[in-house]
Parts: sequence; structure tokens; C-alpha cells
Amino acid sequence: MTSIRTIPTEPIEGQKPGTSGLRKKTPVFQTHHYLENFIQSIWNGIGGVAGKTLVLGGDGRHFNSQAAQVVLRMAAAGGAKKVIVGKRAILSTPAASNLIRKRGADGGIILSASHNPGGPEGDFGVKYNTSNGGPAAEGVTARIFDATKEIAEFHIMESHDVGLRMTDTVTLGEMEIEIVDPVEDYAALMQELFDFDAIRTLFKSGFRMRFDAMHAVTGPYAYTILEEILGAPPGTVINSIPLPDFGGGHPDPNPTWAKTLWDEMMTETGPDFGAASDGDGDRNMIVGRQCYVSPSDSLAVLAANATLVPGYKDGLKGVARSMPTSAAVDRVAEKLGIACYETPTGWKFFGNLLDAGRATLCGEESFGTGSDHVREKDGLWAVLFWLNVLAVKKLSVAELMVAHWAEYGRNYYSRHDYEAVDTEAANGLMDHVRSQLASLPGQSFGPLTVESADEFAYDDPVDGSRSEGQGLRVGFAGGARVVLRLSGTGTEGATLRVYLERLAIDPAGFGLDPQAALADVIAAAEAIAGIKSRTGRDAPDVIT
Ligand code: VG1
Ligand code: CO
Repeated sequence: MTSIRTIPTEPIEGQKPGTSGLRKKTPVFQTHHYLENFIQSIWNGIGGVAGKTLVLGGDGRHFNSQAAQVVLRMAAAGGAKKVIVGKRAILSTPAASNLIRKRGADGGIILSASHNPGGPEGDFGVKYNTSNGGPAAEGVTARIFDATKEIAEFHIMESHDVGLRMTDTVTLGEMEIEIVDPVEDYAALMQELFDFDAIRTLFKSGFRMRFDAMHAVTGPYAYTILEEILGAPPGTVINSIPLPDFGGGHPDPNPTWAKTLWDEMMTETGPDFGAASDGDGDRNMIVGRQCYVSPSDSLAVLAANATLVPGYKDGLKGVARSMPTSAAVDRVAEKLGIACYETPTGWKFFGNLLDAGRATLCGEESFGTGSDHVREKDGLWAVLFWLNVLAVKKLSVAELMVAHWAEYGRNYYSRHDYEAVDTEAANGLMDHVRSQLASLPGQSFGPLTVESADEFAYDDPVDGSRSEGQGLRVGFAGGARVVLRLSGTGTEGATLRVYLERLAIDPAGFGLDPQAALADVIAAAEAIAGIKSRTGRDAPDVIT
């Protein structure tokens, strides 16, 4: 027997969705009615779920299974018609986006805190995606946030846990639950986009690859696609078993957190190609033998070579990058004669451009790359795109990069993160820079002269909505730039992100280490923002 219960509750402070859904420490999500309150607020914010079809899945982190049961019970209580859920409540973020689109669902819930560590003391998160498969736009998250402030009760079905271990179709009350294989539809989509025969031939020729799944959700996806379907040698995919605490690691694919992979790739005898993905499978790091590819450069390379790949053979409608991402892709777009959009940080801002057919490829400096095949960034997609390009070009990653820079110039780029900074100190630093914006143009810092300085605001060209306060940017003559913003995904204090960029046109200067190449830009950022004294830190916590 199942019955619906209505339980009185009160608003909980701070349930404000950030860059990518609501992220909090796992124990916070586990406090009494915390998750229930937020799920009910989502239902209330989107006008209820009665008669709707939803997709549900998560990255498998601690509390994933319990949270999925709560969502199922609350969807049933809200009168949802159907929920399509990944087996064991697992779905990578891009796979969830694909399922929403493919099945024409009204939306979906993704249980993940992405690249943030998991486990009982780690982070948990809930994200709502709309019917286009993408993260809810700011208007929707604002309504959800409003609902969290007004909530007075929530509705939940009383029932036993729904068995999610096998693919099957079951019911919960009146609601149908279809349990699907998390990998199948996604793998089929990848086969439509990429030349699997060419990649198979590449592996047969002795090409060696290492994919670090970081004990996160991409393990089963990468194993099935790379080793089973494409014939990559056994052992190509490492750390492929998803674990609730990601093996105690930090499932963030960058040189700091994917260090084992990094060290192997930096040796002379390392594999030809290395890649890693994050907790929920939407990020990617690309690294060749002794050759790191910055995410901004990766986007530019994919754009420049897109027509080599079956899914993009007819060319790109346009490209889009988040504001702090380097201008490397702008230079490619210019040459291709296509539009290049600059959006605020966060994948939700790409949705309208993709839906309207204005952009085909999108990317962020934070290891996110994707296209109009789904409405999320997609880690494994980027890896397959690279493999397809390498299989056609028959070049090493290093050779490809050198050829790319020779043609377009090199945008040296780095991001310096200062984590868990005192919130007041971080806000003070931002205010300090904000107060200088008007007077900066014309001032010189070492060899760099400020050309422009502003606080980024975005007017969406499709729906006309405006998003303000999206980062402080200082542009210097000759294409150098400093951007400062505070993270919207952290769960402890504030995280200050300092984005640094400089353009080099002369190939003689291409071989520098980015930190050395950016020394003047780093010094200018310090002079303008007083980072060391204001954060009390001598150096960034993470450099990417
Ligand atoms: C970070 C990145 C941003 C990305 C977001 C979600 O946001 O900078 O580019 O879209 O994470 O990525 P913030 O506000 O902390 O800078 V994921 O893979 O965590 O969904
Ligand atoms: Co992610």
C-alpha cells in the first residue's frame, strides 16, 4: 500500500542555487527535511510535476541512492506520470541531458556536486534541468529560490524503496518508473557523432591512451566505449569503478588532482594520449605525451578541426565561450567567419544559443567542452572528438598544438584559485577592484597598459534577459587580460578565481611555461587586487 503524506515544514535559509544547482556539504543535505524542502521547492518553482515525465540520476556519490528514493517518492506524490531513472540511480550529467532530450521528458534531476569531493564529509548537490536537457536558466532557478523561502509543507509517498538494481519498468503509486541502462543511449549517440572505425584503426596501430575516470561516474561509460567498443587495450581506463567517496580523491580533472595521470603523461615514454573526467562526467582534461592542452586551447582546436568529424562535417553555426575562457577560440571563429559569443560562467548560459541554432560548440576554461548534441558539457565526448581528430590528422598532440599556434597565435592562459578564503576578505577584495575600474584605463603595470576595465554583464541575445555582476575584467593593450570572480560552486568560505591571459603571435615565444609567460600579467593582478595581503595567502591553492 502506498499513501501520500503532507508534512508541514519551514523555510531553510541558504537554499540558493549557484553556478550549477544547489551544493552543500553532504551532512547538510542529510539534515532533517533539507533535501525534501529543496525538491518540493523545485516542484513548486516549476509549476508542479503533475502529469510530467522526469529523468533522474546521479554520479553515485555518498547519499546518491537515498536521495534518489526521496526524489522518486516526491515525484509520485506530486502526480508525475513517469520517471526514467538510471540503473542504481546512476547517470552522468551528459547522459542525463541526452535522455531528457531523446525521450522528450519535461525535465530532470541530477544528483551531483560534480568535481567537488564526495563521501560522508564531502559535498552533495542537486541540479534541475529543463526540457531542452540543459541546466535551468536563471529565471527558473530564481523561482525555485523564491519557493524555498515560502515553503510550508511538502508531499511524499510512503513506500518501500524502489529496487533500482536491474533495468525494468515498475510503478510507485500511479507513477511509472523505467529503470534504464545508464550507458546504452549515450554510447549510441557517440557512435552517431564520431568515426568509430577511424578510432578503432588508430588503436589497432598501437596508439596508447590512458583515461583516468577518477573513481567517478565516467568509469562505466569510458570502459564500454573505449575498451569494449573501440578496442583500446585493456587497462586503458584506470580508476574505472565508481566509488561513493571517489576513493578519497578529488574528482576534478586537472594537473593538480589528476596527478597520477599527469606524471605518467609527462614522461618521455608515456602514452600518446591522456584524458580524465570529473565526478559527474561533464568535464575533461586533455593531455598529450609531455604536452598539456589547456581547456581554452582544446576548444579552439576542436573548432578548427570540427569538419574532420562526421557529426560536424557541415561546419559550425557559431561558437561560444564563457567570459573568463581565453580568446583562443575567437581567433578560430574569426578565420572561419562564424559568430563567437561570450557568456557568463556556467553552462546554463549556452542553452539559448544552442537551442536557437546560433552556436554548435561551447566551452569553458574550467575543463568544460560540449556541443549541441546535448545541453551540458560532455567529458567523454571531448575525448572522442580529440581521438577522431588525431586519427584523421595522424599527428601527435604536441605536433597538433604547435601547428595550431603557428596558425592562430598562442593565448597563454592560467587560472589561480584561492580556496576557502574568508568571505568578508574575498568580498572586500572584489569591492577594492570594483572601486578602481573607472580609473584603471591608461594606467601601466610594468610593461602592461590598461585599455579597458569593467564588470561583466550579459544580455542574452535570444531572450533578452540580463545577468549582472559576472566578473571583473581588466584588459591590457596587446590582448593580455586579468579577470577576477568569486566561485558559485564552493561550499566553504569563498573561492577567489583569478584568470590570466596573454596573446603571443611570434612562434619564437611559443615554448614558454605559461606561468613564466604570464609573469607580468600575474604581477599586474597582484598590484591591482592586493591578493596576497587581502587573502593572507602567499600562493594560489590550485593552478590550472
Ligand atoms: C565552476 C566553473 C564553471 C563551471 C561550474 C560547474 O563554477 O568555474 O566554469 O560551469 O564550476 O561545473 P564556479 O562558479 O565555481 O567558478 V561542474 O563540472 O562543477 O557542473
Ligand atoms: Co561536473
